[in-house]
Amino acid sequence: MYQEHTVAVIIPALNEAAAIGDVIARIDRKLADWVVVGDNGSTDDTAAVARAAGALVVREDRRGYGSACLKAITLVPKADILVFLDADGGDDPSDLPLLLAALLARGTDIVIGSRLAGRAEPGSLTCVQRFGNTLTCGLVRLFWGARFTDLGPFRAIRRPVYETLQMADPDYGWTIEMQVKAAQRGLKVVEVPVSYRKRQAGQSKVSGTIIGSWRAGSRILGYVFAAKANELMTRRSGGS
Ligand SMILES: Nc1nc2c(ncn2[C@@H]2O[C@H](COP(=O)(O)OP(=O)(O)OP(=O)(O)O)[C@@H](O)[C@H]2O)c(=O)[nH]1
Ligand SMILES: [Mg+2]
Repeated sequence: MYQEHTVAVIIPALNEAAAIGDVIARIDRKLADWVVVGDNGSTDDTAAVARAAGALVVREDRRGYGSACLKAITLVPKADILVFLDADGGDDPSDLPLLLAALLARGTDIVIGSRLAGRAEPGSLTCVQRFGNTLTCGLVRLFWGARFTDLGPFRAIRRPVYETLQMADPDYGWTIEMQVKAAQRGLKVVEVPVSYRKRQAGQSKVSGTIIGSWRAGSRILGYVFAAKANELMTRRSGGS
């Protein structure tokens, strides 16, 4: 509970048994009414470790980061605020009060934890990630005029705002989908600098591998161009 608002922390996870226990333990449970792990069919002990650490765990067999988030959110219909956090220990749960305070500042709809504006441990963000983030944020600014520095996973959103976005991307397009939809709707999005470090254990699924980076990068850029194309086509068919 934070200033009379109920808070759910959502953690998508795939084979993060070695790191997720510590991540959950470091979440201040005075602030987080629920911690929900969206487990994408992990083949290790992710679910058991997460439960032992005090989280609710829901299994989602449909693969993908977004699918896991979508499923986990269904478990907390009473949460006023949704916070998203990675399971590998890269994000610092002690930044949670910073995000919540910024969200409850007047009129803020979404808060993004920016690793690029904050303190990213050397080596925690690859060159490809930094380049991809900067390119994507540049395109979002060009297309919709919204300024972001990062597509960081650690973020907070008010529940009613989340409902209006109708989030749908089942994969790594999840974070950019939220930012593009917010920009299209003129929502008030604030970035706060957060700490970021290398994953604390386990294997990378995204930026640490060429295939993961390619999959995530193409998904993210594909989402941006498809959203813009869609918008232009809708405008054209609406005007004719
Ligand atoms: N549910 C679910 N979670 C996923 C999937 N892929 C990645 N994740 C989680 O998403 C988060 C980010 O994935 P990472 O592998 O850490 O990607 P990254 O941060 O770019 O790369 P690292 O340098 O290894 O930290 C972690 O918490 C993963 O467990 C997936 O397909 N399903
Ligand atoms: Mg990571």
